[in-house]
Amino acid sequence: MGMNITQKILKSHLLEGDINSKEQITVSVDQTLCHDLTGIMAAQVMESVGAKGVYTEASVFYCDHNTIAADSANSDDHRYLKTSAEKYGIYFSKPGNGICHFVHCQQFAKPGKILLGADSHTPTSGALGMLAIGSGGLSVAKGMLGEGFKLIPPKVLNIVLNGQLNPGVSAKDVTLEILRLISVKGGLGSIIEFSGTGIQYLSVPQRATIANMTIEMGAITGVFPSDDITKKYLEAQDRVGDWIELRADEDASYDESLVIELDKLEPLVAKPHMPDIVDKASALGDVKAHSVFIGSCTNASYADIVKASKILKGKKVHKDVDLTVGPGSKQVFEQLLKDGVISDLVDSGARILENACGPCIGIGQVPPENGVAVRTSNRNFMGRSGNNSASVYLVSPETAAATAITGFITDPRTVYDVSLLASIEEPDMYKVDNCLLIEPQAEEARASVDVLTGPNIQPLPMRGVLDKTIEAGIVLKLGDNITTDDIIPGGANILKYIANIPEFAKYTFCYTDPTFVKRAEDMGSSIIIGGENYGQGSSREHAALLPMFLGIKAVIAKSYARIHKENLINYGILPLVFRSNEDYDKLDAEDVLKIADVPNAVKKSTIQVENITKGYTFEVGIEISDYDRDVIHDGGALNYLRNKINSKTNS
Ligand code: MIC
Ligand code: SF4
Repeated sequence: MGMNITQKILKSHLLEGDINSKEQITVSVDQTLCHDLTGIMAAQVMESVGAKGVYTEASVFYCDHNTIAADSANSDDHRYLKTSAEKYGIYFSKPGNGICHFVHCQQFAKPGKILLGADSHTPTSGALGMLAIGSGGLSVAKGMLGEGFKLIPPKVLNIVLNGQLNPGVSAKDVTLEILRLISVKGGLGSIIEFSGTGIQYLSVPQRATIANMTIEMGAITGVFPSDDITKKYLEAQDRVGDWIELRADEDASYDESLVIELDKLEPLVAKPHMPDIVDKASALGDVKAHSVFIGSCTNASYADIVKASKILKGKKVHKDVDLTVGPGSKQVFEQLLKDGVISDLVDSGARILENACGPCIGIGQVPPENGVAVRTSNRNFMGRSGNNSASVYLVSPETAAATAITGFITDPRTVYDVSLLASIEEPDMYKVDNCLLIEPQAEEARASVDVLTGPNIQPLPMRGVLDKTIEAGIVLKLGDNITTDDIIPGGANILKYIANIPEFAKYTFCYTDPTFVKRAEDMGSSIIIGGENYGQGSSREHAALLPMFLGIKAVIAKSYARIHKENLINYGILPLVFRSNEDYDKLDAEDVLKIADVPNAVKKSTIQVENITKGYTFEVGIEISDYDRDVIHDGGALNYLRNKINSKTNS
């Protein structure tokens, strides 16, 4: 039997286990990426375990999320990351070089390799035929330290893209269509592999748009074959030497498949507040937009922005709309400048932002009260724009441009002869200039580097060993699809505390329940109840770390998003699973629950929970690997790593 791409890459990187089993495997990690929100954690872990350097082919710290440095907390973080990169032999991508996933595709992504990234949109590099997986900073630090990455062998979902997109319909519409069909939970436990006659018409940046949002589908990652299109892109980046051909064997099998006819698609829109609430742009009626943003790691390629500029050319931005455009990287920005695209955009009334995440995560361009923001980014969760009353709609660059002109969400085919967009392509040769990418130094030079901190960079809080008994009240009972943005929202004012846990913790669940922090503190120890897909969204490990800091001992949910479950384990919070919906229904906030003999209980897959308040006992599952049981047993991954290092030193 032939192999699919996922099986080929996993097999060639296998360190432990069997990829055909249901048991956890360990694979080696070739590359890692972190950024200014997640890299601090990773660097603190490197420091706390006394690391001398990284064991990967390339590890990169990108400064791309919070780049405005509204106060020194932010610039201290940047300096800490830069000096840590210098200390540990890590590439440092300076602010202005671009969004991590964009620059990673340009500069590092390689077919057949494994990338572990401390960001949930790491799958973007799957556009180049690599397995690019998102995880928390702590897991990525383990990857940098040569510990590999652990995962349950995934199911492989083959999404067959047949035919060719019509002009005015874009890769973003493909990804929104998949979300419409399979939902934000459709990819749970799977890697999505793309194939079909249509992929030959999709450039690497278009493939990147689709791979990028496989995390929104709940998938581990998404991967495209490495073919002539990949080769052309790598030639244009002056690194064709990194190309290898990589395809699924003809007789490869998949766990599931889904066929999408690209020529049947129309411009689509994800409506508030989930990326899978998708409708046709033409069917929306009059949705008045206050702001439009063309950018983010999903849709800020050269061709994306040129298409938007063509639609806007000779017209003006609607008087009630604020249009901002953020190119994905310095490379894209320079090409747009060279080709006069930026001046066309400025002429139309667009404001040009720096090459960074910015509005996507509420860092700038926060919509007004009850405002409507139309964005080419990937998430429209409540509160993510920095304003809990705003509504965010996700669209393609073409739809965004049309909307900026009319002031209402608009199908681009109604305002422009979209056949004129068909010839717009990526450049044959990009300008490769790495002046904002600092290369790692030789090992001898690294020893003398001082890692510079600042008053806002506080030591990582540690937790003790696992409690013998958990007797704790329910502090919060939540529904389905709770996102990490619900747990700890974005926005410049909040994210500036990323390295200061006591301050950052004050914002935990601040939009969902402003009384949460006070109540959690008063309770001392507590438990959170969740529904399906708890912790979907970002890799933000603070969504586990802050609850740990506030005394949360366990979460009991119907199911979990993979990265968040990994993060809960890393921070020693029990990720327990309801065995029945009835058990979920019977619980109320403030019920006091008890788990006896926890160290022994976590060794088994079923745990008894006593509801002391209501006087009954129910069973929950703990579906984790033996390795994860050891980590939980030690009170989290930091304790586990320390114990491991100490026992090595003592033996
Ligand atoms: C996001 O898009 O939510 C982020 C901000 O890039 C996060 C990273 C973080 O929260 O630190 C992600 O996607 O993982
Ligand atoms: Fe940055 Fe937004 Fe992409 Fe996250 S989703 S990496 S915040 S651009």
